[in-house]
Amino acid sequence: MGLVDDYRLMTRIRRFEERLMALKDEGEIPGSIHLCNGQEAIPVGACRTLRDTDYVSATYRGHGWAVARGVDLTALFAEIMGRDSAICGGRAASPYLSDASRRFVGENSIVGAGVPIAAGAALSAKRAGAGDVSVVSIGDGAMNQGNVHEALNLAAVLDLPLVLVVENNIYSEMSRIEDMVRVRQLAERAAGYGIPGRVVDGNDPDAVAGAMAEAVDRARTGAGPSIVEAMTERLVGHYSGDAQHYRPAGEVAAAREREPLVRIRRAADATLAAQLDAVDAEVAAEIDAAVVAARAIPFPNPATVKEHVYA
Ligand SMILES: Cc1ncc(C[n+]2csc(CCOP(=O)(O)OP(=O)(O)O)c2C)c(N)n1
Repeated sequence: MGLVDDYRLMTRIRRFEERLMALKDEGEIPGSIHLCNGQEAIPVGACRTLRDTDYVSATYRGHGWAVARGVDLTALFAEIMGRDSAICGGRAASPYLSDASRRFVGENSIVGAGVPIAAGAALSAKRAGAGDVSVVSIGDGAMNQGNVHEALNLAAVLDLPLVLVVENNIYSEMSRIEDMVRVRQLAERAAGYGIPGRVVDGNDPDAVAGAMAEAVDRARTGAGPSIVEAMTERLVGHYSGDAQHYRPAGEVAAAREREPLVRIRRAADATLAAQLDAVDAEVAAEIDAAVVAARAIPFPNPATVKEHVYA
């Protein structure tokens, strides 16, 4: 993957989410959605190091992981619009979508809950013996959840092929990281589990891919789990209706100067800029076509409402 491919994938994620917001404003998406605007380099860099048979799990801010994992765009739009999509039939919507065909174990709206599930996927991968790994992304706030600690400790003692990606965007809902933890970096906690922990620039797909390649290789070769903490910034609210009144003046504007797409654009010479323009047009057409296709998918049949419910 080169720079243009990274740009294409990050742009696909950004435009996908921007269109989601537009569809929400038009009343086509029920409920709130959580965007990863600004954080796109993390799933893009991370998924570059994975093979198709690896497992990926994310949080409710996981659209970027689904797109980077190659989940079909039409299916994603349809799912989030509550239609009878090819992935979850409109039952998962934005915060719980998954795609077994891409081994995208899925998102999870319960903070930190994806980690024990991903550890389970890692245990199954270890037992299967094919060298597959399980990657799970969480936010900085989730590092204080008890089940994350339990799962990491278990993964460490069982040498599970698990890679925990902490997307440190400085905020947990409306609370700043300094108000929640007394360590400088969350990756320092890796020492408590006896596993490696690294901090990377989460706005640089190459930096993310470099750290991930090391962690994934360690997991594949049976050496056990790792933590990769990717430093980044959220360009939008915690959820679609968040006005971000709690953020200091100028913080978001400054973040917009160093976000991953702007960085690539800034460094581009005329030849590269023309290539990026072509990518922008290509992605815009792709998104338009996916929305048209998603709108043609019917809503689920109400008679099936009790299907897939276990009680
Ligand atoms: C177990 C649990 N506790 C609380 C919440 C409410 N909640 C939703 S998102 C969130 C903040 C999580 O922040 P962080 O882990 O940093 O992820 P980010 O939203 O920044 O990606 C909280 C507290 C929840 N969904 N689940």
